[in-house]
Amino acid sequence: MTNTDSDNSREWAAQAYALLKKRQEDQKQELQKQEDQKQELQKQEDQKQELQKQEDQKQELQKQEDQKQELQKQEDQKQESISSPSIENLFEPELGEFDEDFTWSAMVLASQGKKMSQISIDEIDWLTKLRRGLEETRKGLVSELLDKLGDDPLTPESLDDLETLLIRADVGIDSTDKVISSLRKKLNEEVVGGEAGIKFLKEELKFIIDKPIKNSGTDLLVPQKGKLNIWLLVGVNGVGKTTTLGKLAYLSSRSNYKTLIAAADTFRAAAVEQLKIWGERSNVDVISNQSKNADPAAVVFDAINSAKKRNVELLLVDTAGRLQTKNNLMEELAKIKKIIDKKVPDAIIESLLVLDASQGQNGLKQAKSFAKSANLSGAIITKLDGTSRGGVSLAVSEEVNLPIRFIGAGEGIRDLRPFNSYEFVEALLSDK
Ligand SMILES: Nc1nc2c(ncn2[C@@H]2O[C@H](COP(=O)(O)OP(=O)(O)O)[C@@H](O)[C@H]2O)c(=O)[nH]1
Ligand SMILES: [Mg+2]
Repeated sequence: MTNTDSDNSREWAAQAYALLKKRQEDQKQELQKQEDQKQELQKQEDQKQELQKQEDQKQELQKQEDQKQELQKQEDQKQESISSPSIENLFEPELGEFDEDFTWSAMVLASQGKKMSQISIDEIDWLTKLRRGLEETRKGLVSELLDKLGDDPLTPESLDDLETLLIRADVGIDSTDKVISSLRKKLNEEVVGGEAGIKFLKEELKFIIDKPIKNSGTDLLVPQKGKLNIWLLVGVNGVGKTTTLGKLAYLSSRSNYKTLIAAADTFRAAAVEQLKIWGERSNVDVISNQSKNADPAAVVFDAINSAKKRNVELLLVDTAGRLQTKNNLMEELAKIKKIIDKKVPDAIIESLLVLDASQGQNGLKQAKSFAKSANLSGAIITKLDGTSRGGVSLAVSEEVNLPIRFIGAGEGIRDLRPFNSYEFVEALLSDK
């Protein structure tokens, strides 16, 4: 082999090597590319699976949410079946028997400075209801206490009994402590007979209930004439918001305030219907939005527009009260307030917490949690008829510092009255 040949073959070999090398390189790159593509595909596959997983989780959550809503619906339906307002009491009350109830009611009115000619059947009727309503609470308190005391003067032991009775009537630990220590102090100074003891007890309880009312600067909550007053009724499901709103609408229109109702409980399908019945009874229009899951704040928006057009003086706003989504509930209330502040900054707003007296300490818990986040200005105690736990009104005054503005004692349209601490305490502790 000549040099040239060998040179040529070297060159050829080099070229072949280079070629092979390149081919190999290309193949390697091709493989790499395929590998990359495979990985890319794998990645996409993974992402797809991840998305699928998320989708599945979302669907699972949705399913849970649906189940929750279904349960809520069943709960609502259960409540609705007991929520249809009764027709009793639509008519003017008739004067009942001249009995103990009448005598007591008249005495309570007279002791507040009312003249005979000023006393109405309405008032007697209400006081009779209140006294009868608080009978269960009173039985546990006064009757037992009087049984234990007899006519004897109070002793430290009878104070222990009283303490137990007050706690049992859901008066609350703070209020009970206050009352008992005042009584104890008095006992150290003088002999206190049974009757004087009850009188002192009444004064102490009245003082506790009156304190937040005095602090608020308003003894009696009434809408200001010639202005737009907006009263929001808040509270958990079933406490009596809608019923109370119906009674308030009646009271308001009977007192010649231009009144309007906003049906802002858009969660319960039948809530609007329930309100319309109340509206018809008191001749008050109801602003609502029938579409499913309408925004409560939007209903309030519409209602304010209407209220402005019609020179409404009292706009009553019914709100939702589902507990399961408490944060949403508070957000909803905040949103409603924001709309009001924005649209009618000079409106006089009252946020009234509705509490079911029969729920006792549980009601107190609700009051505390609502008071924290809902900026309340007062409380309305309902269902004082037939509960033994009317004492919770005192706990609300003492522990949540909320003025009680109205009390409800029955399902009828007239079974709501402005709160009067004297009448309440007399009904709670009447010994006649
Ligand atoms: N006995 C009695 N029942 C009441 C009173 N207020 C409301 N209710 C009843 O409590 C139930 C729930 O009332 P509702 O107004 O629908 O409560 P909401 O869910 O807070 O709006 C209904 O059956 C009412 O008739 C009351 O003062 N006394
Ligand atoms: Mg309601």
